[in-house]
Amino acid sequence: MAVKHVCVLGLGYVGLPTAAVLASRGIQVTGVDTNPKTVETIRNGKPHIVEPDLDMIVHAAVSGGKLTANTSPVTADAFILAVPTPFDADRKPDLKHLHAATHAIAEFLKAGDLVIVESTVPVGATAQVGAWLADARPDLKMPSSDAPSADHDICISHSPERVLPGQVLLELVRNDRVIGGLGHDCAQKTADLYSAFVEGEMHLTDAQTAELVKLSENAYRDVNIAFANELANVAEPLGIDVREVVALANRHPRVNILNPGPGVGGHCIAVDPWFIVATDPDNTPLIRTARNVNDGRPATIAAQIADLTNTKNGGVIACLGLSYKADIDDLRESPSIHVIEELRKRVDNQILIIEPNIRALPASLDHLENISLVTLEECLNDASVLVLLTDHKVFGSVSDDILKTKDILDTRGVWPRTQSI
Ligand code: SAJ
Repeated sequence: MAVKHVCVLGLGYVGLPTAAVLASRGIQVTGVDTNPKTVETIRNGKPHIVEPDLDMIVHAAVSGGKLTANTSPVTADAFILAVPTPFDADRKPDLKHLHAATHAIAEFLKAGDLVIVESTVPVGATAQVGAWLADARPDLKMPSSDAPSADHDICISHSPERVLPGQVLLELVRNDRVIGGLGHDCAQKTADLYSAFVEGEMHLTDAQTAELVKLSENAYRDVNIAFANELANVAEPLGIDVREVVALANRHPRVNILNPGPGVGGHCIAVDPWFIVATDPDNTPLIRTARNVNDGRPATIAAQIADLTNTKNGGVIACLGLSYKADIDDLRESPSIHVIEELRKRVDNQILIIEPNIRALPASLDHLENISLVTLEECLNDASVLVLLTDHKVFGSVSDDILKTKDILDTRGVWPRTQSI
């Protein structure tokens, strides 16, 4: 039976675009978020996050009546769980939001329904969702990875999101999908639903494999970036331009090193590798070390800023860019924030922050002394040290004439004619 109504739980960076794209294909979608402000904003036809073209598609879906928003789930044919899966203080996966979302949909399930976990999860979490549902609804048979061909009333699968913030709407449609089912027909049922908008290939497998595939993708990128950052740690004290090293090494046909920077942020690459480490700490020294190398970069950058002549002379320091990467407003795990925290421990100069995508400083910085959020123009007037932390397009427009009057530390290679890491 074709899915006519989908309930998407978690209207964040993945859930909201997914809900809006499904709605744009004529499917009735109820988006669910526990935050009433988020629900209110979406009901008014607006996204609550910055992502190219999302405003247009959300507005169209809401005004066309295909997307509605709610603080609790409703009866539907398919439920997509796109809630956060953070780690706890010990860097172990914290599944409380996934548990709450699973619990919330349990009473609405009926035979024939499909439950899809889109959140990135540790290996075994999709089976755990099945176990939670079996507890909550003993009247319905859940699928099991131990006996995939056994009868079941509900289908459960893992279809991890793979979209890149900044180009979510494009990638939602174009990327291949890896879909892992718990029961024999669950992956196919999921692929049938996603064929409403996915143009990439859909690769069907079991749920545990899909879970490890998703974690591997982000851990692979983290290890590669850590390699680049380790090279930067070696090159910088030697006065060698690490970006030139990477660019020239990449001219070899079998070498592809990613870019060094101030560290790795976001809710994915800085978090997901820990899910693999938590699963098997003894067999993951490489993944753990890569995380530690990347987490060590903000302190190294802060020490370099503290060492600049104008910093030592008490000059005003401008830090350009707070989000974890270019042209989005996402501050989660942002290395820029850690650089500034580390810098504040080392120097008491005035620090100006420029982040065009936010209106107020996050709490972790707001309580620090002598720090304020200003515009680009204000900072260019007042600061004698410019530190580029996030490569927002607008920062590329700062003229060479201005740059040459300042001490510069460019952690992203945006201002190539200046001293940069
Ligand atoms: N970064 C570098 N050097 C690079 C590339 C990135 O320092 O060469 C930094 C970025 O500045 C940023 C961090 O790494 O701080 C992560 O950014 P990203 O663009 O690599 O990735 P995310 O976290 O925005 O999105 C990733 C993507 N995963 C992969 O590319 C394997 C995306 O496809 C996933 O859907 C997303 O994680 C997720 O949700 O898991």
